Amino acid sequence: MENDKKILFSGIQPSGYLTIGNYLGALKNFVTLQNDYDCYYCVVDLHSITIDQVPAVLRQNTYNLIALYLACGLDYKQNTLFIQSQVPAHCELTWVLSCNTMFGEARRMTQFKEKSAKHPDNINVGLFSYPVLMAADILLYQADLVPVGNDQKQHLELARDLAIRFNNKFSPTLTVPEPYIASKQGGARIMDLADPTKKMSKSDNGGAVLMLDTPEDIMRKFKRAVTDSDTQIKYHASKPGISNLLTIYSAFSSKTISESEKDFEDVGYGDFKIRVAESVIEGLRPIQNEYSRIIKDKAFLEQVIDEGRQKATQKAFKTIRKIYKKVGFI
Ligand code: ATP
Ligand code: LTN
Repeated sequence: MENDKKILFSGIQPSGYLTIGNYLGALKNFVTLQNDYDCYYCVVDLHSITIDQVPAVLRQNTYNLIALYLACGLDYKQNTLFIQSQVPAHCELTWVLSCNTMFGEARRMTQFKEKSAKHPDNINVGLFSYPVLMAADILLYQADLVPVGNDQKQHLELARDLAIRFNNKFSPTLTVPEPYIASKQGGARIMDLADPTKKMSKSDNGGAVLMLDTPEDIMRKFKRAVTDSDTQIKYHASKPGISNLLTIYSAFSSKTISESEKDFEDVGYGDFKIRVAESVIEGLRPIQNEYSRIIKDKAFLEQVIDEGRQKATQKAFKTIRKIYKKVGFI
């Protein structure tokens, strides 16, 4: 029965074209988990404006992301696929949680430090309270499980702390969520191909491979990937480039790291990179085909978005009503 299922919430920002890091760290798990949970998959457009966006591009990215959710195999009838800004309760809960978040704990968030360093001309208050909005997303739906990449672990800890704090201060109201982090070989943290000490990121895509890149582009990017002066294809902390390529290969070919290492025992770096690229091209092909079909069907996308908005609003409204009452709002 639908109602017996535990609840899952996750979101991705419409801040650009998705990378294979987003796919392996997040989206791929969304698909795997959809049958076992009552899932809310959100396009978190409110989060994306913490960095400047061009309005027309943001709009298009939002449609693209809904289409990509569908193309990856997320079922919009079974799950709730929706757009964050269409459900006002996200902002409402953010305010209540903000008043229960200490300045010091928000200041400790490493993503805030990293993004402020990257955009020194736009260190806005939204960027600072980003994790509080994320906690609101999760807690509004009483989510039990939150699949995210490793980079979001600290934000999830905050969401848990805020739920526990609210429950202690008022009375048990909010579910304390558990993180679901992709395993190492599943792609918990995919690194940039041009600089494997840096996370592959869609808003800074120097060495990022995009889910919608053409096979030629994918091949070219992998051929140029940074490796090292050694010749051994082994997973090791001292070999970030090779380790990252092995992670990508193992995730796309559903093999363990050690099985992947065996595949390349007597292979040179050049051929290795080509084989990794081929596994990615093959893995993305069905998604790309579906995507190009769905993105053309605007009426269908609007219908999916509208159904999602209605389902999400219903659930979120229940929680926000409870919370307002407990806080003392009439
Ligand atoms: P931005 O560059 O705009 O900050 P992003 O590429 O980091 O975006 P998000 O929308 O913030 O992507 O994240 C969506 C999901 O993808 C999150 O669960 C995040 O943990 C995951 N993710 C993002 N980048 C990676 C990566 N390089 N490896 C694994 N998971 C990732
Ligand atoms: N901050 C997340 C995106 C995000 C999210 C969420 C993920 C916003 N709200 C709620 C899981 C649950 C990121 O991936 N950068």
